[in-house]
Amino acid sequence: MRSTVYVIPCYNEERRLDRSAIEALLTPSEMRLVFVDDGSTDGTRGLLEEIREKHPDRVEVLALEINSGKASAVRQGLLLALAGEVTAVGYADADFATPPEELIRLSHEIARRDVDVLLGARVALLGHDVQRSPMRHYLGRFFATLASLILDLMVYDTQCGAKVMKANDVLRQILAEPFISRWGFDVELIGRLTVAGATIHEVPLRRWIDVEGSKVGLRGMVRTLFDLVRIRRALGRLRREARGRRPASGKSDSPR
Ligand SMILES: Nc1nc2c(ncn2[C@@H]2O[C@H](COP(=O)(O)OP(=O)(O)O)[C@@H](O)[C@H]2O)c(=O)[nH]1
Ligand SMILES: [Mg+2]
Repeated sequence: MRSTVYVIPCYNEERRLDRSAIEALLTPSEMRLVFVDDGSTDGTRGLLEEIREKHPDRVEVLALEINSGKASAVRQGLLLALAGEVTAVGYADADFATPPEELIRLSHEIARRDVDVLLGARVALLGHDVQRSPMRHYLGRFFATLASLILDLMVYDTQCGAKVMKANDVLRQILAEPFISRWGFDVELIGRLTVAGATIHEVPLRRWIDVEGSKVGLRGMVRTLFDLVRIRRALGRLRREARGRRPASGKSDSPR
């Protein structure tokens, strides 16, 4: 049976976690959740355990004792998800800025399309409901442009919290190594996927609403820019290794 596991990293999310959004996300029978409690110091852990008790067959909680950052929390959650029987895995932020119905749509789309990866893209099209402050929008455009140059792939939105990938051994391999970046890990993940030859599509989200309480401040954003430099170096190494392993280039659908 088809199943999608979404990993939801949670760091002190007691107040933002919305029970009704979680129930909505679990409505289709193929949906499963792995919550990663990233060393929270509030009541997040207790709340997650309650949710797990309510859905013991469909919800897992990975409790990390020490806070290690979103990159590590997502990677460990994805590896746990990939250890079970699953057709697709993804991740999304605990604030449900990408609402449950859009996460469900991404899960259906990855099953329907002949691609390895779908990235949610926050594009404010007429008729869509994408609400983002102008400041965050323009910072995001600047970041996405830099990231595209580093990736050698014109990605519109690397930082959207919602992504879904077909579950396979290539993905398991890609996730075996910890990410070198704490906040720029989405870029690092996309980079690893492209080097491995994965086909990636972006899906414009019909609804995305910036939720208050983001813990990524200006300092985090500046650090992410420094992360990009390190990611560029790491990807250069990966590309050289990949070229050494196979004579032809990968089958990514992006222009090179
Ligand atoms: N800030 C922060 N978020 C974490 C950490 N570990 C996991 N997360 C989760 O990563 C997601 C980040 O989302 P959010 O704070 O809304 O940031 P945004 O991307 O600026 O909207 C949330 O689900 C957090 O709970 C951590 O160490 N720090
Ligand atoms: Mg948010």
